[in-house]
Amino acid sequence: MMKIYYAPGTIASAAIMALEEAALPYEAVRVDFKTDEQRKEPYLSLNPKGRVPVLVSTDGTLTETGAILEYIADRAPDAGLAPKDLAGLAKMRAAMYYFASTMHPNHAHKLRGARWSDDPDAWKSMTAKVPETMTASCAFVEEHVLQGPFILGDDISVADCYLRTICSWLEGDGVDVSAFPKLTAFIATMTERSSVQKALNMGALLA
Ligand SMILES: N[C@@H](CCC(=O)N[C@@H](CS)C(=O)NCC(=O)O)C(=O)O
Repeated sequence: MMKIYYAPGTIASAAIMALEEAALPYEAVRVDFKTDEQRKEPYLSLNPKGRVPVLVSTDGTLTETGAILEYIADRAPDAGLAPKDLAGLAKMRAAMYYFASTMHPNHAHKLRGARWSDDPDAWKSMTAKVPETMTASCAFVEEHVLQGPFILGDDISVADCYLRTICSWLEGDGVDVSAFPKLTAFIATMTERSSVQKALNMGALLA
């Protein structure tokens, strides 16, 4: 059975939602961030980057949310979690690359400033910028990514699991989500799904 390593409130909940959407059997293994378990052995041998998620399967150990999500979609082709056509697939990937390279790092500037600077004043200034950068990211997603009701229009894909997790951070990041009607509707639509309910109930996704 596949194992997904996660910590509550993190991007790992996207992988849990995708596994649920795919109806694949898995075991969820909780990593304790309070004791910095992710930065110590034996976890570091599993993922030298010291991050979650990690997916362990018969194909080996996989990191990076976007790669894990596509792997899950490919393991359950009948679940239809990734488009079959090249243009749709490219769009799904473009959304996920944006989340990984821009929107998630924008959010990480709130609490993880030590990744980029040793200066506590710089951490404060990075934290202060988060409402602005996350709001700008939401505006981009609203106008250019989310076709509605899902990212690719009528069909759900694993990129929606990615976005749903990021949406759980928005209030805490100081974003006025009500300013984005498509995003607000997307959150409601996704939250009704059993995959999201499962992630909420097990405490992987924070409400
Ligand atoms: N690019 C990675 C980023 C993963 C990542 O940064 N995860 C965070 C949680 S959202 C983490 O594990 N942080 C632990 C730490 O910084 O010590 C991915 O998308 O999987």
